[in-house]
Amino acid sequence: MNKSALHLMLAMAAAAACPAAVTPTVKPPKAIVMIYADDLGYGDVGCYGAKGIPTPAIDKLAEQGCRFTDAYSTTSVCTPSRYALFTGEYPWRKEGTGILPGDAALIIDTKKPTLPKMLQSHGYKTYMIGKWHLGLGEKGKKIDWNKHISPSPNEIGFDESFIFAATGDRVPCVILENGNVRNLDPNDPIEVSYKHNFPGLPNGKDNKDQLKLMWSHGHNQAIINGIGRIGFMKGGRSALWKDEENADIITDKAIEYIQKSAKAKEPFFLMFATHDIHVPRCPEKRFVGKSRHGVRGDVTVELDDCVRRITEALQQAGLEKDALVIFSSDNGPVLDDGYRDFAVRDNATHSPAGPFRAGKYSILEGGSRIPFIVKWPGVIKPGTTSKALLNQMDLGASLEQLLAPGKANSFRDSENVMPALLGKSAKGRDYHVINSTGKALAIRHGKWKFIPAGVAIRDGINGASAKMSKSPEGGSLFDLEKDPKELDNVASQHPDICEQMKAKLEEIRQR
Ligand code: NG6
Ligand code: CA
Repeated sequence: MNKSALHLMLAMAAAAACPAAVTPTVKPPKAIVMIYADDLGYGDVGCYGAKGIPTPAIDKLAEQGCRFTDAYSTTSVCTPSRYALFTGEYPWRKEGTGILPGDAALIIDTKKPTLPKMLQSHGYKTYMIGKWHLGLGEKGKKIDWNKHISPSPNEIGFDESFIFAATGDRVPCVILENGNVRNLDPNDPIEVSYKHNFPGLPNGKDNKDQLKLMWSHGHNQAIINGIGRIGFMKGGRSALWKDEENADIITDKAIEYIQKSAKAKEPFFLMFATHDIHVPRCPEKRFVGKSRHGVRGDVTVELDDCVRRITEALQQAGLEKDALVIFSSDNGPVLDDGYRDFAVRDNATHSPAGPFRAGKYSILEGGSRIPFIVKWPGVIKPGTTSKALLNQMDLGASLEQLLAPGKANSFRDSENVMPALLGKSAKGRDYHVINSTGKALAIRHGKWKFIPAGVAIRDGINGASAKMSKSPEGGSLFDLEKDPKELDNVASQHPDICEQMKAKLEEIRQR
């Protein structure tokens, strides 16, 4: 056995012998605010290296808190990452957790333990604002958008919700408040179809003259607000959103909620899931031209403004010192994701995935290595950086240990990494299963990443034109410390490590 294999075995034995991470005793925060961006890459914000996109508010969070360099979203796309964040379970364990259409049924079993339910049980009021994309209503039943829709976030642990059902590029383009479409005129009912258009309505494919933003692939069905969408819809005209207003609308809601909760002296969890910087990228006019990287940079500046307004609201409500703020993204970056918004041209020399390769949809690091910042004044030392290995879904088990030290973990795959989150330990999880889409898995341990033979590898950061290959026979092994771009497959030099990583992945899969 060679030296590195021996090290790996010793590390594995030490991990097995170690008691579960002990959570330092601290007074629980009065506010837990998670700001969850969409498709924001590791390198898209200033404190992770971006030069041409000013993000002073996000950078300030890092200056006042801890910036993690080895944190991952659970997958490299939206729905399964969010599924894992809320359920603490790897999404590849369950069928039907891929990117959902806008008329899908809720995929979280309402009987399951969830992050918001756990927080409720410890006295927190919970509010879900922004992008949902986990389905609504019962399985097998067509959603009637004109009636109260249940189950919704309100049935999986959120006391209140104010959401976009799916994504900005999918119909229906309306906001739902506690299961009801907001601003709906009952005389103009909504109909939605992901199969066919409604008679007399234009589609984006044949009516390009009606589009203010041209599509590049897909996104050529219903036309709403001059933008082609995925799926067809009819009616609900008074309820339709204007994409350019959405960031302000959800931020106003979040601020109102912070003020209300502070006044009522109620501890709360605010899940603030922005639509930025997902397509269609439609910044409010005050952000147009505010970055050096076109519209994709401009919506990142808009995202930063949401962060600024929320952190200022916490401060004004006297909650700053009692607020645990977490900032992250649901998956890595993408340039052309279906609209001709010149994101490729305007990207120029910017590196959306920072030092990593590829982006959204990929098993390579760019797919799921994301910015992750945690701020908690007085508890987390300001301006720190941590290399602890984290998966976003660890928030469930970690917060549970913070609130109820010693309690059995309610979540299947979520691990208590609270000591690392608080900057009290350099160690996060031992293993993290990397997942692109579906059941394509790889595994990370220490500096090593192993992608088993045959797993699809997607390279590039453009939705339609990425290059596809497969992990070769014997698998791919990368030393991420030396080779963050995953260019040098060293599997043949370390067969023992490959075998052990493969066995560990199999063990986790079977767990
Ligand atoms: C893809 C869409 C893409 C985006 C993605 C979901 C096309 C051609 N592509 O199918 O634009 O909507 O789904 O993104 O339609 S996610 O961040 O919600 O996972
Ligand atoms: Ca996403």
